[in-house]
Amino acid sequence: MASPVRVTVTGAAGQISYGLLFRIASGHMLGPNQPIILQLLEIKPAMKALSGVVMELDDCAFPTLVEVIATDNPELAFGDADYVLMVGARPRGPGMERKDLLQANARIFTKQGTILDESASRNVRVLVVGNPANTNALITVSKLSRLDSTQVTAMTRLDHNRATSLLAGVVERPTTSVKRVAIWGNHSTTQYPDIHHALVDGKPAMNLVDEEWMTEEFIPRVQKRGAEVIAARGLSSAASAGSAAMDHIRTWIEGTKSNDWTSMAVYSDGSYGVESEIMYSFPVRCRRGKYKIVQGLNINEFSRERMTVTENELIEERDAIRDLLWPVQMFRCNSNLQPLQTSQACAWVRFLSVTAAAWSNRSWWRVNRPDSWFRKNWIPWSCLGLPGPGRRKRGEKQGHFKQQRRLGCFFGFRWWLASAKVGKTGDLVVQSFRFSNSSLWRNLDSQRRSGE
Ligand code: NAX
Repeated sequence: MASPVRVTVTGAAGQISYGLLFRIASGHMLGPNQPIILQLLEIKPAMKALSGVVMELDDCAFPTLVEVIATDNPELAFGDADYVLMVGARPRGPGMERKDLLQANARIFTKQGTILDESASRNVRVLVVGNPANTNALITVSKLSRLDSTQVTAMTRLDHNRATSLLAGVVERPTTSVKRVAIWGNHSTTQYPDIHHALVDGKPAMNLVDEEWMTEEFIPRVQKRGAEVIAARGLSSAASAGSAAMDHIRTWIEGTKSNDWTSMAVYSDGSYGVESEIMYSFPVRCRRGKYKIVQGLNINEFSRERMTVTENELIEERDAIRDLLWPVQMFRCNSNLQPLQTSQACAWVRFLSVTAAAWSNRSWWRVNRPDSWFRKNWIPWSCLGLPGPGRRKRGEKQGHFKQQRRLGCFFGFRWWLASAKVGKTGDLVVQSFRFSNSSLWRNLDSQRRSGE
């Protein structure tokens, strides 16, 4: 049998977890041959309730469940975790404004994101379920330095499943006949469930349904399905949410079926003109534990309008908690380069290397004629670890000149060393960076404001 994997679930005494834990423990998420260690996190007041859940897990005698750790200590809960399902979140209390709710959750996810980054397994896969899921996931991503942004996703699979089921119902086909439904944007009522690319038994769904049904019934129903469940049950969706969380992780690992995709809220890379630095739900294809945003879909005006509405909501959410996002970070990693990532320390090495290279070349530049292109552009030379051409000025000491060149070479070489890492496949990849000017100054400003 395989060696056990560690699955962390936060908010483990809540109602979603109550359904979810038993199915994870019985092998529904990772298969019947995968032993599991459950690491359950709760807040102190809920620890008693959690002990009851643990008793019930024990009483099931699941063959795949090796151990259960129940704790209110995030370090213990996230320690060496291979999969993390962040379900726990602060619900909206009486008199609480939307901004207060965002801030309260941002504080929870700031702490948990930092600890997760420090203590989880290097290849951890994280799913944020707790609402506001997209923005909570963004906070988590902003705390990563060891892990990469592509390891964190937020759940829109429940909405995806709801849309699939609704479409299957109206065309009177089983859900397995429906493919390529997409959820764009936020897990909220502004989300855009899109069936323009959907297929039913391989045929375009748009040929089988009325456009009026799509705009008047399908879209609002998927958007407001959560409220419909609350109105009927008196409680929010729990079993379906737990089931969707497992679907999300399973698809991420096992991959999407051929000619199909799934929906996940992921760190936006600007695809389809969507703002970057938000967690936006896209149609994605998964393979071997990695996702890729589906590219090249034709977006008509109707879709674009709706995609923008939900994008604007996410930008607003982000702006409401901006002060808690990224600490001062000089360079942001190009997220296309997986599994490479930049640690903050690495970024600082780079920054200091360039500063030092600049300093060491300063006098070299001064003593040479400043009129040639190479001399005016000494930075690329020193960054490449090359001294750059140029002649010593008459009377300049050879030793001094050499020393400057040597220093330039050394720091330039250090720069490349810090930028290059050996990828998993053994190939040397040099990362490319974008200097995140706006967020650097924004964060410096916000830190100055808060007196840090
Ligand atoms: P419950 O209120 O039943 O459970 C939440 C649990 O989280 C509680 O036991 C609470 O003690 C715990 N908790 C609170 N703060 C915590 C912290 N800092 N660390 C660890 N645990 C903490 O809510 P439930 O119905 O289980 O829903 C959980 C979350 O999922 C909610 O935020 C809910 O809005 C969200 N949902 C997200 C969905 C999605 O598709 N993304 C759909 C379902 C659900 O509405």
